[in-house]
Amino acid sequence: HERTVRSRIAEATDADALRAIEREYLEKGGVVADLLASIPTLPPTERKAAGQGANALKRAVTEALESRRAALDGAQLEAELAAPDFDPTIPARPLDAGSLHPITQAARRLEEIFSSMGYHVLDGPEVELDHYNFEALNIPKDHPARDMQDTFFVSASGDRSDTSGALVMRTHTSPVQVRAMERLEPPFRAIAPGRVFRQETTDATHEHTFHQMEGLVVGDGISVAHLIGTMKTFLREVFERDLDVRLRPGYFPFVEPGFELDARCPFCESGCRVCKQSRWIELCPCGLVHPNVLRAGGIDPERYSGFAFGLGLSRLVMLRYGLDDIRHLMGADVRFLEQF
Ligand code: FA5
Repeated sequence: HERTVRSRIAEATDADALRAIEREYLEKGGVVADLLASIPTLPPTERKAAGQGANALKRAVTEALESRRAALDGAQLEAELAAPDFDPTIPARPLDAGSLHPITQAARRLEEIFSSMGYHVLDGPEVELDHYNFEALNIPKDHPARDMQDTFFVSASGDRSDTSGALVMRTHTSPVQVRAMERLEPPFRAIAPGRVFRQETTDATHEHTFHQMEGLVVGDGISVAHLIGTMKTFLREVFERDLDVRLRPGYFPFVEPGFELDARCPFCESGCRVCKQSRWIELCPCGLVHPNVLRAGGIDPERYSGFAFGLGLSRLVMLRYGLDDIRHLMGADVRFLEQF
């Protein structure tokens, strides 16, 4: 057997012929299997030798097939390389490589910057309790400030007529402030980037699903000076230059005093639809944490104070990369995404 099969393998000129031999000898119902199956019919003294013979044949065929296959592949490659029309200078087809979403890239950069300043990086639920999204942030039921953010309500029972309103899609990252206060002992610093949701009519600067990054610092004698210093530092880090910003009074029930930090619109040269000629883009509301919020988080406002900010992360990414429409960000268009 062995000599015949070896010479057949040596004479085979293509992969199909080798495959046929492999089937004939090594697979179910093949020569080796038959030999093994016949062993019990032999006189006991011959069985051992027959078994060893069958296994030796199996090994020999396997090895011969393998080396003939390698030889044929090698010869084929040689032939292709030697062909007169082979051009080794043609560039290879480029590989498709994925990339991180610009929001992810920005969030990671911010996490780096703030971690280096001693901040914890926190996460919070996107489906949030009314308590954390509103109540504990000094926005009681029927407070007019609830209308500042159009809310998607979630019914726990799945019944659309369930209007208890205990669960909402979080409208901002501020609920993480209260969750952080419950978990961490002052003094502490934390940021919390994430997705937020609002029932909004979309336009170039408004999405229904967008990203914010909350910041919270609680400690001894934290003041507006700390707040402004921190804002300037991180904006300089992100934009690698001093950004034109302005601070004006702003109202949020969970801060006192509250401010709006705006960035100069970079799209304003002619007929800008991003800031609608207002020349400024609202980027990062902020302020000193309201005593009621500290209390809701279990912190004594007589003992500690803090500042908080709610960075419009999606807007920051627009400014950073010069995007003139926020809707590209959640649009999942590969032609847009592959530019990052
Ligand atoms: C808030 O959400 C407050 N929680 C921010 C805050 C935190 C204030 C801590 C004080 C202390 P506001 O609704 O303005 O505030 O949203 C914050 C930022 O998110 C805005 O400045 C803007 O940059 C961005 N933003 C708001 N609505 C949208 C939207 N529909 N699409 C994209 N970005 C938005």
